[in-house]
This record gives sequence, C-alpha cells and structure tokens, in this order.
Amino acid sequence: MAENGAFRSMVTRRRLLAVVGATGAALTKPAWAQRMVDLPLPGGPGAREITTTFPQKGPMILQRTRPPLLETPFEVFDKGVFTPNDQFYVRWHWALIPTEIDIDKFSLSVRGHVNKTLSLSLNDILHGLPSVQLSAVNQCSGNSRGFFQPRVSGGEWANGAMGNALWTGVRLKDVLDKAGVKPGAVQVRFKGLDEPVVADAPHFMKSLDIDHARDGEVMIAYAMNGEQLPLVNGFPLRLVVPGWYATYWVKMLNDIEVLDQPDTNYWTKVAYTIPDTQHASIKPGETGVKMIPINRMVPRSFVTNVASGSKVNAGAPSFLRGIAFGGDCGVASVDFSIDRGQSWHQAQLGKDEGKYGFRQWQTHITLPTPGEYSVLIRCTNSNGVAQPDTPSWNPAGFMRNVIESTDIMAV
Ligand SMILES: Nc1nc2c(c(=O)[nH]1)N[C@H]1C(S)=C(S)[C@@H](COP(=O)(O)O)O[C@H]1N2
Ligand SMILES: [Mo]
Repeated sequence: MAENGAFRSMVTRRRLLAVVGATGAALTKPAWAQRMVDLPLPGGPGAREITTTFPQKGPMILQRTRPPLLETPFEVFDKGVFTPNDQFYVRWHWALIPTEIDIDKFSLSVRGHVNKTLSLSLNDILHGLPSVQLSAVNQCSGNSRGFFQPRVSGGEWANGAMGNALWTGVRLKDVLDKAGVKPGAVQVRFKGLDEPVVADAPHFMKSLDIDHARDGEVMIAYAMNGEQLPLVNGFPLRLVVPGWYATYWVKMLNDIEVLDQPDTNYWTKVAYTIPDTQHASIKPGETGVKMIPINRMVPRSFVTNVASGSKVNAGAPSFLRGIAFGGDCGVASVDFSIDRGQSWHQAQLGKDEGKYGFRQWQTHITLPTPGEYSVLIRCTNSNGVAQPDTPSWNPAGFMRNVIESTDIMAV
C-alpha cells in the first residue's frame, strides 16, 4: 500500500452520535485518584460480559464502560496476524472523550522548545509530509494483569489487551523538523483531546526522550489496517511507538510539546513505572526499589487454535498454531515443549510482516500416551531474549511475559 490516497479520502467528517460509555456510573468519590477504580474479575478471566454497544466496535469483552476498557476476545487472534479494527482492544484513563471530531476544525499543535510553533491541520499532515507504514503490536503495560499472583489491582485484563495493526502515518521526526527543535531539548510530551473528569486531576500525557522521538520510527498514525482509526482507538491521529508499551501511544493526539527539562507530570514520572530489576520483578511487599518509566516490550507467544482443557487423540499428530512477538525486535524462534520444558522443539514461523508485529507460528505435536499435558510455547526474540519460565511480579501488574502453558488432555 504505497499509495495512501485511499486513506486520505476515507478521512471524512465525523459526526458520531453514539455516546461513548453511555451507561456511565455515578461519580461519587471526591478525589480524582479514587476514580481509578479496581476492577474485580468475578468468575475469572473466562466469565466476562460481551458488549456490542460501542461505536465502530464488534463483540468485545466489557471490562468497564466509562471510561471504556474493552478487551479483544482471544479467539480473534487465531484469525490472522492483523487484529481487526472493530475488535481491537480499547483503554482510556479519563471518561471525558469527544464523541465526535470535526476534522475541518481539528489541529495538532507543535510548541515549546522549537523555533516555530505550528498548528497543523489534518490536511497538512495527510498531504504535506511523506507517509510511512509499519506493522506493530500495541500492547497495554497491564495486559494479562488478571493472572498475577498474588493479585494486584488495576484493569483485570486476560491476554486480550493487545493487538497488531498496519499503521499508516507520518514520521514524528518530520513533524518536529518542521517546527525546528532548539538545542537543549530533552523530551517531547504528547497530549490528546480526552480530559479528566474533575478539574484538579492530571490530563493524560506521556513523554519520550528527544532522541527516541526523532528516531524516524515513532509515527503519528492516521490509519490502521487501511482505514481511519476507530474513534475509541484515537481518531483522527495517534502516536505509534514501535516496540514500546501502549501507554506511550497517545490517542486523539492534538498537542506536542518539546521540553527543555525532563517531564515531571504524573503520568510520566509516577504512573507507569516499573522496578529497575530483572524482568521488572520484585517480591510482593518488597520496598525501597528504584523505579523507572516502563519502556520496551518483551517477547510473548500464545497458542490460538486450541484452548486449555481441549482433548486430542493420543499418539496422533495434532495441529497447533498461534502468534508470537519479539517485543522491541523481531521473532527469532518459537519453540514448544510437551515435557515441562525438559526438551524443546522448533515450531514453523509464518510470514514476517515486520519486526514489531505479530508473527504466526504453527506445528504438529504428538502427545504419545493418554493423559494430561501442559504444552509450553516459548518465543525467543532476535536480540536473544527468551520468555522466562517463572512469572515475574510487580505491584502494578505490568509486563507479564512468562511462558504460557496450555493444558491438553490426550485420550
Ligand atoms: N489520549 C489518550 N491516549 C492513550 C490513553 C489515554 O488514556 N488517553 N491510554 C494509553 C494506554 S495506557 C493504552 S493501553 C493505549 C490503548 O490503546 P487502544 O485503546 O487503541 O487499544 O492507549 C494509550 N493512549
Ligand atoms: Mo495501558
């Protein structure tokens, strides 16, 4: 898709009448922090409500209505490496999200430590700069949080707070160059159109170091899988930070501020920090650990065509397939074990759609005799980093990437 004229004509005036999160809960607690409610996971990750009431969205697992937290049903990942827009997961921090955007009035400001402040229209972005395209996994830092033991509070996601899309947009670098970054710039801060529910709460903002922002890969995307972004996934523009957790992928992006001091805002400095330890792991209750902002993703892999609890014939080959991703680089290999990790065998990798995206894998396994098996799948990325065999733990429930196990009964 070298020619992006199709997307350009698809970005049309948006008059969304559906209300995002129409059945909002009453806001009773005064402190903004208390609005970050803990989400119980009654019945476990498998027993959650499916909703079809969100604009431009198909069936999604409803985690929360206002602000929306919608999880991708896991079977969607078996359909291919690109996650369809209408079942791509959704996560917002604050409930005041525009329900329509007038694309003629929309503008993206570029300001702060720059030679020239810019106010770019969508037309300027779509027609004034070279377009780039890349497939990349967007994964919430807290994806799979619901599996943490001991349990931690936060959005109790199973494994569906991730998705892979083909993103089209412009390089952040080109936009920054247009404004002219002044010497002494240290970070770039990004903000969207969503707003806190109470005045004293911090607007959602994230920052990247200046060199990262100018690496030529970080993108301002206006299309996802060949279509304009769904409203709840950040229409009309969102940041795409390949290889980094989705917290940095600011949606409905309308403000870019170049900073000459490190960002001290809550969302960069306090929230979304991880222990500066191996696998970001600490012992429950451990204190006094140095915390750093969450950053690069780590490898993961999943079986998508067979669910835990399935039965197969003993002594006969069974077909297994799934997805893997390397995190901040490509997938080098996906291996499986049917003997609790004593021996590993390589699965076959599918087409490489780009190092930051999902990669499909497939294999046949033969479970020799009747009985219960735990089939383990392990991704090793092209930096030589493999998934760990023991789960890590941190109080925010971030960065889970332990080797997954699928329980299969051979009969
Ligand atoms: N403007 C804005 N952008 C945001 C957020 C937000 O609350 N507001 N949440 C971030 C987080 S934590 C995640 S996980 C991703 C989710 O992206 P998605 O909803 O498109 O899947 O958006 C990121 N960008
Ligand atoms: Mo997130």
